[in-house]
Amino acid sequence: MSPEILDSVLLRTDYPELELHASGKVRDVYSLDQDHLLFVATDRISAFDYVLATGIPHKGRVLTQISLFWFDFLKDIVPNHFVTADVNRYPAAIRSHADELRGRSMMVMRAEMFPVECVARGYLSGSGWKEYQATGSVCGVKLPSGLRESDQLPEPLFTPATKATTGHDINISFEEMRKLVDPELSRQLRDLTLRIYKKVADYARQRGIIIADTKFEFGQTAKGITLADEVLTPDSSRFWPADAYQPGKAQDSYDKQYVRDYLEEIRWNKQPPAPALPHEVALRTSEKYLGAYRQLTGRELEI
Ligand code: PZK
Repeated sequence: MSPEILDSVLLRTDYPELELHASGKVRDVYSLDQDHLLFVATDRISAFDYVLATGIPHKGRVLTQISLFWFDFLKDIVPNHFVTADVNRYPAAIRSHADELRGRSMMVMRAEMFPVECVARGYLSGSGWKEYQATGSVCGVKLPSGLRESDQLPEPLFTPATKATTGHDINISFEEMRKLVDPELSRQLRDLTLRIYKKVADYARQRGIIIADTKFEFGQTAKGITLADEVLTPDSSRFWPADAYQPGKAQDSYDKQYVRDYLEEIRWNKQPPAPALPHEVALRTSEKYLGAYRQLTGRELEI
């Protein structure tokens, strides 16, 4: 990898001027003021549940720009937490980090987050496929028998999950969700999730991408129910290239397949520390992310 590209890869953020609000495997959220947060997408990548030692060039900017594209695409259906991605409008205290933040961050409205992940599934994969094999249902919804792994579902499903503090999210039924979130709000979140999924899955399918499933996080703001977090990125969704779709088996990941293949090839035991990636694997993966942005938006990411 050329030195210029390596220099631009961001693995960790450190803004002593700000208080860290939340930190995830690949993104960090800082507190800006009473009403605003700073959402920063790093170039970290996770595979088999661990963050790898190597970053993926442009990944944070690709994911940020994909979220921004969808916020705009969905703005007539649901308000979102986006305020600005113009670093010149960020608080003066963090302007010194403008070059690092440009393109990979956004100022967002602070929201009162709902304690559930709102998942929509159009295809049978991941934990949904596991649950179906074991019980014939997914999140309390009985499905027809004889479905295969990766099959399209008769109708997209709303499959809520609770955020586990450690490890994986736990799938719950809609009835269980109604114990955690007011029933009327639960119904609104379910309807919104399915409306959004149908609109974006239809759009993406016309552009050659199957959105097998995706996870939304909503919160309450002055605008009412508000779409927050990152949206419809390869990290929060399963994107499959439509031209390679073959039900009856697991589908290759649009973005992470080279990474997974490499980690299988070197027979990593999937215990920490996670290995580094060869430059070639990181670069090819970077190309996949840039390709996902191009294919979804029809635009080229300015790099
Ligand atoms: C918020 N997360 C998830 C965890 C991340 C993100 N607009 C908001 N208001 C209040 N809280 C959040 C948001 C948003 N988005 C989202 N945690 C808090 C999360 C770890 C890292 F980047």
